[in-house]
Amino acid sequence: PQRFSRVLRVGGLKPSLMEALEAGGALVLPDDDRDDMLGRHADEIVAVVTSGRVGVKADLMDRLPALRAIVHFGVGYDGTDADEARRRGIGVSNTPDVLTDAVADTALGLLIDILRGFSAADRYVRAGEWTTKPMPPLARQVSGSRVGILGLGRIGGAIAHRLEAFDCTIGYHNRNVVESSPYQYYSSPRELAAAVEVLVVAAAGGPETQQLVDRETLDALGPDGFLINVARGSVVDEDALVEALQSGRLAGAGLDVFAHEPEVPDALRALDTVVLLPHVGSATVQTRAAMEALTLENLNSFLADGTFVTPVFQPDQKETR
Ligand code: 8YV
Repeated sequence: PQRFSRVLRVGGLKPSLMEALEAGGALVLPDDDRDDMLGRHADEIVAVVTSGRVGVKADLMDRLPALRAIVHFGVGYDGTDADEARRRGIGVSNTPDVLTDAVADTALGLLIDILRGFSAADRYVRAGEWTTKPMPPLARQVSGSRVGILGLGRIGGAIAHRLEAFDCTIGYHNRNVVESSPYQYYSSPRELAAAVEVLVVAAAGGPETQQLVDRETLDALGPDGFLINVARGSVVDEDALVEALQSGRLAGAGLDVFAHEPEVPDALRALDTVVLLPHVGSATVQTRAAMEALTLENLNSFLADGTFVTPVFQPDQKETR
C-alpha cells in the first residue's frame, strides 16, 4: 500500500502539502456528503492531517474508530477538541518554533503601522490628497513606548525580544509567571492593559482564552491605547472592540486574526484607525516551507513508530501496541 493510504486530509492546506499527501495515497474528507467516503474508508484511517483552524471535533472522532493521530499544519490547534482527543488516547501534534519569527515580525509590522499610521498615510497619498488636503495628524512614537504582551510563550517572547531593540518598557500577563523573564508581570489582562499604551495578543486560542480581552480590558487600555492581535480572534471580544474603536474609547487596532474568518465586520473595514490583515502571520515562503516539512515529519514519524517529533501530546502507547 502507498505510504499515506491510512491518512485522511481534513480541510485545505498549503497546495504543495496537499500534493505530497495525495501522491502518497492520502484520502480527502469531502466538504459535504461525507457518509459515502467514511462508509468505505473510516475503519482504515489512523491519522488525520488538518490545519489548526479546521481541526477535528468529537463528532468526526466518533466516525474514525482507528484514529490515533491528529497532525496540525500550524502551531495553533484550537479547531481540534484536544481534551476529547486526549481522553481517547489520540495524539496531537503541531508546528511550533518554525513560525515564531514570522509571526513576531508580523506583530511588529502591525504595531509600527498602526502607531505611525502608515497604511492610512498610504491611502492618503494614493487618493491624491497630498496636493489637496492637510497632512495626516501626527502619529504616536513606537520607540520607548510601553507595551504589554498577553501570552509570553514562544511567540510572545520573540515579540518582546524585538521590542527591546525599540527601548520599549515591556510587561506581560500569562497564565503562569515566567520565572526566567525580566519583564514586569501583571496578574490580569485588565491590569496589564491599564499599565501600557499597546497591548499585543499572543496567547493560544481555545476555551481557556475565550474573550480574555473583554470590554473592561479595552477600556483599561483607553482612548490613547492600541490593540494588536496575531493570535486568534476568539481571544478578543470583537463586538466590544468594534464599539470601542467606533466611539474613540480605543485609539486603534492592528489585526491579523478575526472572530469569524474570513468574515471581517463591515464596521472595522470602515475605520481608518485599524490595520487589517488576512491571517498572514506565518505566510512567508521560508516559514510555510518549514511548517510543511515539520508536518510531514510528524506524520512520517507517527507512521513509523507511533510518536511525533513535536507533540502537543503523544498518542497513547498502551493502546497502539
Ligand atoms: C497558519 C496559524 O496560517 O500556526 C497557526 O496557528 O494560525 C497559521 O500559522 C494556519 O494555522 C494554517 O492554516
